[in-house]
Amino acid sequence: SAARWGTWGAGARLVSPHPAPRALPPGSTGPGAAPSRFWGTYRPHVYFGMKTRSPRALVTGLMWLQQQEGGGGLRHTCEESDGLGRYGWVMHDGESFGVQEIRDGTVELRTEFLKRPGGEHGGDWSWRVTARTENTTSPPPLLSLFFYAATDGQGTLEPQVENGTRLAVVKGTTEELGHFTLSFLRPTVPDSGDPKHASYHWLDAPSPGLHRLTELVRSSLSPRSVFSAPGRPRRRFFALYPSGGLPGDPPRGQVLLHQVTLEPPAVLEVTFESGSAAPAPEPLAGAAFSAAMARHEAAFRQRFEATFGLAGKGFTVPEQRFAQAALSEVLGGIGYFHGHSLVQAAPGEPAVPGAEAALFTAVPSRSFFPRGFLWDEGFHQLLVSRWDPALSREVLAHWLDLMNAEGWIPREQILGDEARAKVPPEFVLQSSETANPPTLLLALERLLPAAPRPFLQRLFPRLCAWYAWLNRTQAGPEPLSFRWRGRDTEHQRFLNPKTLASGLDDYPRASHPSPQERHLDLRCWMALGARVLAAVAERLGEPVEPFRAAAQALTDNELLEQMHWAPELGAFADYGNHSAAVAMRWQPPAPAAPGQPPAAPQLVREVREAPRLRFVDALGYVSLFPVLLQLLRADSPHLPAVLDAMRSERQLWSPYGLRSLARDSAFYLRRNTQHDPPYWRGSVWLNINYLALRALHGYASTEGPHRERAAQLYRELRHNLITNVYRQHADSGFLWEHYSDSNGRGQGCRPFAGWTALVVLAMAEDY
Ligand code: 6A9
Repeated sequence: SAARWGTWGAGARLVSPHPAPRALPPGSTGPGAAPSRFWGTYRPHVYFGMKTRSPRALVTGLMWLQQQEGGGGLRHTCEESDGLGRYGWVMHDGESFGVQEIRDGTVELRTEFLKRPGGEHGGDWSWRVTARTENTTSPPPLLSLFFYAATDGQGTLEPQVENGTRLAVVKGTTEELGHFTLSFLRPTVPDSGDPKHASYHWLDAPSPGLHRLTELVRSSLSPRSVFSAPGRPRRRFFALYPSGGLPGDPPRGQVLLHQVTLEPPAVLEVTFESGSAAPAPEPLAGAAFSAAMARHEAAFRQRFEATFGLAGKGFTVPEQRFAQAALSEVLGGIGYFHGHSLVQAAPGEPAVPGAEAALFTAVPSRSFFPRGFLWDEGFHQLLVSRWDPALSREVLAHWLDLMNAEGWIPREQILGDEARAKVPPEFVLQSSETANPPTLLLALERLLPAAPRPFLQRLFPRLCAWYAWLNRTQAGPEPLSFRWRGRDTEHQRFLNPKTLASGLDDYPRASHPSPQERHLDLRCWMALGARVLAAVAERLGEPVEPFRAAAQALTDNELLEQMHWAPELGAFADYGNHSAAVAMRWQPPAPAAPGQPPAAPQLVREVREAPRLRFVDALGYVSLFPVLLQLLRADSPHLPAVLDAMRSERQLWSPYGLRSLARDSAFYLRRNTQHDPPYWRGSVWLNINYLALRALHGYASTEGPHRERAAQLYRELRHNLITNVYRQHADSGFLWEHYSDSNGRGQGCRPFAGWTALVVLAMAEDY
């Protein structure tokens, strides 16, 4: 295998970066060239933390613990199992400040950060954490807050401790930050600013790696301390004691922790001062912090209205706040990741580390999927690009720089230990035959009119390579047909073998994956790809013809009809080796060998009608693609059928948005295996619904026989989507991954700002 993965051949191409010049010029994202984006809340998987955009960054963060018998739950990384009532950024501008609200049982935390530019290393920042509690008991339960700073492979931290217990200051240095001073100010009473009684502990320990910080703290807590405030009963609580570190690996760095234990309410502030910034007249704390925060908030609201105009459209103040929070969760969910993916040429091939890479990206979900996903990102950037086009351009460039020598970009980006710690091992490997929809091009199409020429020039060779890779590796059986590679191969294990590459996972496709398959959604994505590449080439004065010809051929409605219109279904469809009669059935185990325990029964697929080449009878999101990407002409004879399917309550129409699969489909809400609940088989997903709105809006503003109908559908669909996502957020405190088509409730994981935040653009009618 050494020869196989050596310097030559396919193995090397799999793991070596694409040879085109980088989309991000060297140094362009560092503290010198981009100081305002050096520090950020780039650790979306923790409730509150910051780091710099560097490979081995200094990280800072917060943990908290409601003291109770037995310890209570230590909070640090965002976990659904923590059962928080809500948490999320209510304001965040993606760069200079943010305000988050957290509700954990009876405790409410408000976490705010603010940056102050200056010097050569990304400037200063300050935090303010305000803790309150519903006074259910007297005295209120004790709350411990743990503020930490940790290095990861480089840098030094020196504690300055008061009275042997209070970590007041950390003096440190790292490669990119130079010298800095981190100060933990004494807690105060909210509003009055009076001193607040607190108990202090601290810890200086070798770091076992950032992914094991929670474990380190947990193992260092012991119920040996006693809280004794004047006039209060004495209470035992858990506090930090040196634990000798965690057994195992050699240390990766150092961690310093400051534990403050008190009875809420309280305000706690932290200041980070960069050694290279000119000394400020006063620290960014107390009244100075409040005043700066008020200015940022006012500017944010103004910019939000200037960008999305929701007040102007008559949305109420709570509705505007909801939309601000949705945008803020996407911006506050932007992370900076560094490391390598684990890749393989194809399933069954050996796993090898991909090239070291950095990724600056938003994430679908801070709790469940706090990492980059290729097609999700295109949807995120549709929103972000409206707020901050320069930020979006940087994200796009990072993604394109992940490309390997073949032109492949892995679908899911699990870079570094912190990211990997969140992923079950069976999901880690990325296979280089697997594509994902090129939605980054949707975002690029929007950015195009105002995009600086040098940016496009740097992107262009990579865009061409990506498009060529898709064309080459996902080609279908006939010219101008396409087929997602990497479908599940063990047919008998699934009701319908999944197609993760498409992004629509368990959406039903041909029952028997085969090289004869033609996938409608992919063909439409390729048409979009050709169109965007043609537009970029034209802007740059590069040869346009090949892209334009491809775009024309892939948009040609007669060709589309020949390949994907199923007259017997009255719909556009996939084509392949398909049986319309399959079901899961328990198979009794084979008789056990003498002396062996009996095997368990197995759920296997029964094929009740032999598969044959035909159109696939699954009406749903895939059937809509020629309309979703606006390839179908406004005067197409097939447009009414597609609009009918959308509006039919037996099929795709629900009071909460368009469902992913028709209610009268055989696969509607069916499990794929015993352990695999329905996913894209009925529920309402915001990304596709956004494309539907955008398309209906387009058909409604184009001359054609169905213009009025499209306009009517547009209005109703928009109303349904906004009303439901808003209501669910008000009821549950979260945006969700998808929504039930029968009662509108949020489903899947939460919080899922990701593409669900496209509701903001729907409110703004910004397509
Ligand atoms: C599972 C479990 C802690 C599935 O939003 C990201 C993707 C979408 O791109 C895709 O279209 N989601 C959608 O069908 C989530 C995928 C999560 C896979 C990894 C690991 C983690 O448990």
